[in-house]
Amino acid sequence: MCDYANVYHTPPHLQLPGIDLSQPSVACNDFSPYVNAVGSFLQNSFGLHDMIGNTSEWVADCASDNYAGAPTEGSARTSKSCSAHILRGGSWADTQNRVEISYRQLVDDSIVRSLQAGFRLALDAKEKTSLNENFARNIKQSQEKFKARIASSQALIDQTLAGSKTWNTGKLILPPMVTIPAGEFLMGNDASEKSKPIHKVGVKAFKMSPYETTVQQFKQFVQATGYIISDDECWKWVDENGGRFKVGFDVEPGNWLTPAYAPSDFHPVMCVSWNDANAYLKWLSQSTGKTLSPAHRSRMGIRARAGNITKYGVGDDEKSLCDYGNIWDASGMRAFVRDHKYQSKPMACDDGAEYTTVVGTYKPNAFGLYDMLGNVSEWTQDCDQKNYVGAPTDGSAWITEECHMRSRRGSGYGLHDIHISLRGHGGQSNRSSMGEGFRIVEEISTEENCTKGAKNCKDAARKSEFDIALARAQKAEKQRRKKVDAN
Ligand SMILES: [Ca+2]
Ligand SMILES: [Ca+2]
Repeated sequence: MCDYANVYHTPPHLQLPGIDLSQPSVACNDFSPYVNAVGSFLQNSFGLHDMIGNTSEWVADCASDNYAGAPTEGSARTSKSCSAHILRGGSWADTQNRVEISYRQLVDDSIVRSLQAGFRLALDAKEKTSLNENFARNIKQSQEKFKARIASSQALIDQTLAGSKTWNTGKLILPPMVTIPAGEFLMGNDASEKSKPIHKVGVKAFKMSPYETTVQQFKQFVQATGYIISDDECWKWVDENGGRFKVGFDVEPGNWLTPAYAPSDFHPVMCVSWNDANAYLKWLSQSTGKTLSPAHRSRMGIRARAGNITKYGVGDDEKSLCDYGNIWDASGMRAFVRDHKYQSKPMACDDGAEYTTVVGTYKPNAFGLYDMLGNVSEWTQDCDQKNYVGAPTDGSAWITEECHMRSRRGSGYGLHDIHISLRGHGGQSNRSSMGEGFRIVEEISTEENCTKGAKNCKDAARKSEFDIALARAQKAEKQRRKKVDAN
């Protein structure tokens, strides 16, 4: 489908008004988040481009419930009392059910304009004409640019994943790891449909980074492999009701290294898609011989709760949240009012951080894991699901055939909904600076498997170059917050 049509694939445009997200998007990536230069995709056997996707197209025919009484000689179906017409072909924003070849959308004539609707000329064969030369040339240039962009982004991803280059392993940044012993825990809650039902999950021992993945770690990957973020675009907050779709955020030029999204080497890396995170972890696994991945949803759950069944995993008291994480607090609110003219009630405390902050600067949970709530929410391996009915109970990732979105866990610095069981989601290729990052999980062998209290659960001391530099950055950030407090 994505070779022939610009349709609604796993989208960066997650929350456009009017898109029915209960309908699945198309399971391929056409590399076009919005409308595209006409003719950028393959033609059909008549030489016609974009017959499906890009814009859906007005036709001359009057809307009718079915084909009973339709003309059979190829003329348009018209009627004097016609008050609605037909759109054919589906658009860049149409979900799977609307891009089938026979789908017709009946639209009342009083609805005059739509950002999904366009049209195409049809000429009687005896009225010969030729396209304006400039117009044809412009179209061709746009098509070539677009094809080059797809080819280069795909080639870079392939090159990286082929593992053609690896870093000098002596200098590889591997964050410290915390061993989480095997155990059982309850997952989900009754507060929302998406988190039901509460179910028991058994998880074997694994290791997890106590920190979110930092800018410096991702930088090393990019330097070693030449991995380039293909589209160089990233979602960001804008003024309330601002942006092209009046939803308070928009996609703009920028990437994981843009200073506003990556203020220091030790801030969590953002503007990385699920695909980018996995490319990085594949490279790091190849370079270290370890099995590394983003967390599974259930592993995020167990380490997030750390045996604590309260609302936030660190207690039920809203005020104490600012001790444990960089959340939507008074500092965040002040920054949003200043930068985005945006007002919304924050949590009743002040964590001292406006946007993201250096990883590991708040209290850890009982497992010694930092930023479980807040700073950035974190990609998991699992596909997004409507609820927990049928979820695996053995701690494995929940991967289904129709995997249009990946799940994220934990809230970010600017997300208003905070709950330990909260799950967000995003398209696999979606990049955002609105609070999305990831954390590394390492598989451990059966022989190494540890249970609570056993000696082999003990972790190595933290004294690598990375650990020392991070400790320095954390200290500086804590002092900065103290100074702000004193003033
Ligand atoms: Ca904050
Ligand atoms: Ca986090």
